Amino acid sequence: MGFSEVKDCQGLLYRIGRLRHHRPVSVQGVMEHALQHRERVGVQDFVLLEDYTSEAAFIDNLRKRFSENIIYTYIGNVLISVNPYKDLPIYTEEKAKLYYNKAFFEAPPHVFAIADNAYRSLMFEHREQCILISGESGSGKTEASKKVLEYIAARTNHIRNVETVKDKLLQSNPLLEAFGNAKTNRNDNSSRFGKYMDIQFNYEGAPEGGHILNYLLEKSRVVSQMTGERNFHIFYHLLAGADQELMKHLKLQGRPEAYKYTTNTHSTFIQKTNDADQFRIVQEAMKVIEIGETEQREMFEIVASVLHLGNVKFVQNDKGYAEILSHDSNTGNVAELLKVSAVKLREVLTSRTIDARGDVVNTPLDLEQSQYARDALAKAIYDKHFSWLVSRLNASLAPKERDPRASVIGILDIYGFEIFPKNSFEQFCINFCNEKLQQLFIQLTLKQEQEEYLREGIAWEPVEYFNNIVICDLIEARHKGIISILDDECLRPGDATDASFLEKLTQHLDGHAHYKSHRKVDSKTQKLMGRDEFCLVHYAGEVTYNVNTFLEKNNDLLFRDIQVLMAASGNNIVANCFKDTNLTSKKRPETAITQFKNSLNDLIKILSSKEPSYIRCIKPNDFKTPMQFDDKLVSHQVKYLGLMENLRVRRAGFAYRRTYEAFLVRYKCLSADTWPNYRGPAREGVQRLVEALNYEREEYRMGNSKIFIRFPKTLFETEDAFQIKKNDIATIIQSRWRGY
Ligand code: AOV
Ligand code: MG
Repeated sequence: MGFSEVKDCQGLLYRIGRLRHHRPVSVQGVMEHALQHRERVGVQDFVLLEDYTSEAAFIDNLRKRFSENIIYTYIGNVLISVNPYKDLPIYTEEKAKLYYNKAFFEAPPHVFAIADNAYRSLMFEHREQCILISGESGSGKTEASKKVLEYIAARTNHIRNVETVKDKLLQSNPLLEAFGNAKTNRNDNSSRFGKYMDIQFNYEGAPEGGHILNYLLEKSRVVSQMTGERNFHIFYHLLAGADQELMKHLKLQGRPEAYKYTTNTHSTFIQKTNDADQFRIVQEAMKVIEIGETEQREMFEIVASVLHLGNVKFVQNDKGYAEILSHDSNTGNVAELLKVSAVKLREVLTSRTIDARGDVVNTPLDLEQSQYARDALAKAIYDKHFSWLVSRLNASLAPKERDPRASVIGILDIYGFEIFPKNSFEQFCINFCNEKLQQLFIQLTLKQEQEEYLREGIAWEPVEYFNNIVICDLIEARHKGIISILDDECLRPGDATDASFLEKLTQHLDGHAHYKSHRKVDSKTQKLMGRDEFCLVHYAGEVTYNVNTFLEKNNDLLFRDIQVLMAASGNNIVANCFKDTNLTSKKRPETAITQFKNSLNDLIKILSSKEPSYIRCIKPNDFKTPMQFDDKLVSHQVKYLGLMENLRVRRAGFAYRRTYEAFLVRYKCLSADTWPNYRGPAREGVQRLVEALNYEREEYRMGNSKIFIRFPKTLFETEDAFQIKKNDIATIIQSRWRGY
């Protein structure tokens, strides 16, 4: 349908009336059709909303489209996507072809258009690209990222290339999802890690490799989950899908109920998901990635050992220390699978050696410490194994010979902003990450606009917007930012606790516009905030964090004896994972949040060096169900994604711009001054054209290399006129052809 849905018919009539005065009836038809269509399915670009400042109109437009199964809408070149929670026939090869080499306005809004645009900018303008996908849990980020990858694979089919690279890129998804995704209350397939993937292209434009960076796996999930949620998929896949021989080798029974880590919440099934089938998909993916049988076996040994570890029980002996019962088979199983000494394993789970100025002393652990040690080991093995898997994928995805002219498109699929009834260290990290990305969004969109205006010699029109840098600073400032205060507490010898951390926060940050302590909240909020909580006013809304376990999670301690034992494992992957831990250094390793902060800052550097495209995903309801559009829920997301502000910025300046050459090539047939025989410079041709089309002075500006069009409407009318003209020409050619 493309265009007719967005045109203003008066303008169109005026514009094409000049060209088609001989056929007014059909123009009338076009007009009526456009009106009806717009009434039914809304506008395909929010910049065309009459009242672009009204959130109600914005949501109304989204709802109209959603109920017609149209899930995509633009704000300029930002794509808004609403999760349909059902399969739509919009991702077929045929549909994909609609987007090959097409500009945004030439086909209905689609994730494929974003992918094609990025691909063309990379190939023809040689600018490295990144596609940033954001939105809350369950809004469709991961699905969108997969569609981008699938589109690029299909789009490059005609180019001679190594098919296996594409297969590997595509198959990296099911593998990562099996190990890094889980059922949560918000999403049956929730990514519990952040992912940035570079697709590398050779000079011909064919994918030749890829590289993945992973961020902060939610490893606490290995040992406990919220009610109604599951552990990582792979545990259930393995238990349901492994054949007898493998089960026997792994000493597993076939039910998740047999293991503590997979039955914490008694939620072991996901509707419409067959874990056994998924296991076969995982095995297939491993083959494509060229993970050999030995490696596969070692990976499953690790997964199984975590399950056995979870079942290790401790009892208190008469001295008050922890002991493992002599007939316990779980430690034996773990030891056998990880090829470490069973005696040593029991030892490191119930005692630790402390090096006190050269004197090595062995101290027994109490029950709580032993349980902590066991869980810490399970989390560490799983987490390190996940990172190992990513590097293993990278080894497999690395191009055989790196083309020096190669370039990349990066895709970022990261956890969205989270506000839960209870928010902990994980939400703090995730929300910090979202603040950084929002900051990047502001910088890049405004910077990009400003730079282009400057380059093109067009006056910049300043736009008011909220800059969230104050919140980023509040969190990460070197001196007395929240992270530095947390790290200070973690590194402080003596009596630091979560409570003392909170005390310090309040001491230093009270009075900050974006920080609220339980002491200084208004009477209404006070009731909601406990004495162990603080609240941050994020750009996306207020979040109250509970400080319990902040220090423990940030310290992320694994007793040294356990590390030494694991480094000596006969399972190559485990040995590899633990060998890098610096066991001799006396220096403390970086805290979890500092590592995360550093990796985020590296990510921001990578993204800043590229040209960004944005996909903003919206979840229509909380029930994972089709055809339900919850206005309140959507309104909240529209607010926190900053979509209204995004729209305002977009409408403040010139919504569209095109190089003179591109504009002229497309529209020259609309004026006798430029068609069929115009041979002069493109800029002059465009000038003649816009005069012939009666563009008002306010509607456009002529830059150094591009025409800037203020209102999309102007462009749409021109495009409509073009479509009608094209039909006329086609009719003429056809009738001539028939005449021969
Ligand atoms: P997320 O990545 O944004 O959440 P997903 O991409 O996993 O969300 O989407 C959640 C579920 O919604 C998918 O498993 C599909 O069932 C459905 N879905 C999403 N997009 C589409 C689509 N375009 N067409 C059909 N169904 C779709 V999270 O990773 O939890 O932040 O952490
Ligand atoms: Mg996801």
